[in-house]
Amino acid sequence: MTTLSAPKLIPNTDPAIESIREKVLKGQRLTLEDGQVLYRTTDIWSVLELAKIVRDRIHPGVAYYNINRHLNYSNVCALSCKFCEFARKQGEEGEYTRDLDYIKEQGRKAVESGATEFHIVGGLNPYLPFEYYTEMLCELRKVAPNVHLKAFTAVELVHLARIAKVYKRDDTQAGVRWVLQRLKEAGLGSLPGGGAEVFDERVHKEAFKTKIGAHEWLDVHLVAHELGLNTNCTMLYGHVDQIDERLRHMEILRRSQDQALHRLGYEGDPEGYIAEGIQESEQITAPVITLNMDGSKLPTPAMSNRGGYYQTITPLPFFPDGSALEHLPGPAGIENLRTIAVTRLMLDNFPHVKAFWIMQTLPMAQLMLEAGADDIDGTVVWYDITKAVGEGTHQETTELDLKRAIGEAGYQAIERDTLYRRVERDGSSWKVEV
Ligand code: V47
Repeated sequence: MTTLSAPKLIPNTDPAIESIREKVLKGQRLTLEDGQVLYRTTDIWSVLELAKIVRDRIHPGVAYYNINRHLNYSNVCALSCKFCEFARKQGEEGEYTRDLDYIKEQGRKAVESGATEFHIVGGLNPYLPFEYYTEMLCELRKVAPNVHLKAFTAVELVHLARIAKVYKRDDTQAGVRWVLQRLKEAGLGSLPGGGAEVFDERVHKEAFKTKIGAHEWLDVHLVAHELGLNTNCTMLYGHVDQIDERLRHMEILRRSQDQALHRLGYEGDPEGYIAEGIQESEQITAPVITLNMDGSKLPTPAMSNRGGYYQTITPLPFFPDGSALEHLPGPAGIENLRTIAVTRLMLDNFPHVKAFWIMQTLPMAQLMLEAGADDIDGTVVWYDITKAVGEGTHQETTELDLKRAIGEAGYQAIERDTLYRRVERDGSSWKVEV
């Protein structure tokens, strides 16, 4: 009779993690070298565990979702980014531009379904006038007055400055300020985080050469923050980017958040770690502000009435299908899990890390709640940018599924509005806690 010998246990702990653990426990800012260790270590469980410590410290026992609708108003785009499967040229099969009747209809459906948010983005359509955008927001305001309008990425806003003829190459901020003021008057509530991709000149040249670069993207968000608008940000990873480029992207974003929080009166540590040699972050003069140790130091919902900072970072895994980079594999499960965790650990001054279930899948987004994420986005309904669920663009989940996923992960599911205020709901009618 053969007996099975017990499997030999190979300890998988990496001593290099220990100094990072100490920093995390003390709430200190991690360096880019720490980020490299977190990305390269085989001790993945320690990485996830550390991210969970930070996530639980900031959001003990809870995770967020919302009832929202994504609205892609046009896929006609002047750009040809290699990673994009969404964009079409005018006249090409599958191109569309939604008219105001369609948009109003979407507004009515949002009210019927009790949505609290519209997430509105599209291509850089050279055929639409500036008024299309202000009218879109005004009409939505009329039919859906309580639904928050989170609309237009930094890339679209620079395009809008161009079509409104207020864009100045040497002063992006001036033109964008003009545009954002008009859009705010029309009902704009906040900015989504798209279009950031990876802030790196090599990646920019290789994958999205004609799109705005880091400098302009950051200018747009800075102006939005100055105007009191909250914004989000993203990192589209797993295509031609490398680990060090992702980490530099995170450093630039956390410096940009240092700047936003400093403007809002947060005190920081002038001696805190600032990575050297990163052009965009060198231009930011603000002390290091971490939110790691004291939950009360977070920008609270009450502060959202006085907004002007990044609420959420959403790492977006690259989907190769249908893009000009289709030959690349795209990132898989462990890579996605690790990226969420590293993002939580590096971006110590971001209140929220989102595992966008549409791109991560709901089961993975659920696991990510244990690895640094505290938000899984919402009911979505239609999503045209990538098609992960089934064949089409109808990608909807129910509130029940979102709540079940969060509850099963051991967290209390909190319905939030766009500004992370708790929503009190009775069917399709709702109000936010103030
Ligand atoms: O800007 C485009 C990315 C973004 C692909 O702010 C792709 O709360 C993967 O920004 N594979 C749009 N990604 C989505 C976005 C977003 C999503 C959810 C929440 C929020 C938020 C923002 O999608 C684009 C681009 O970076 N993208 N093509 C692709 N093939």
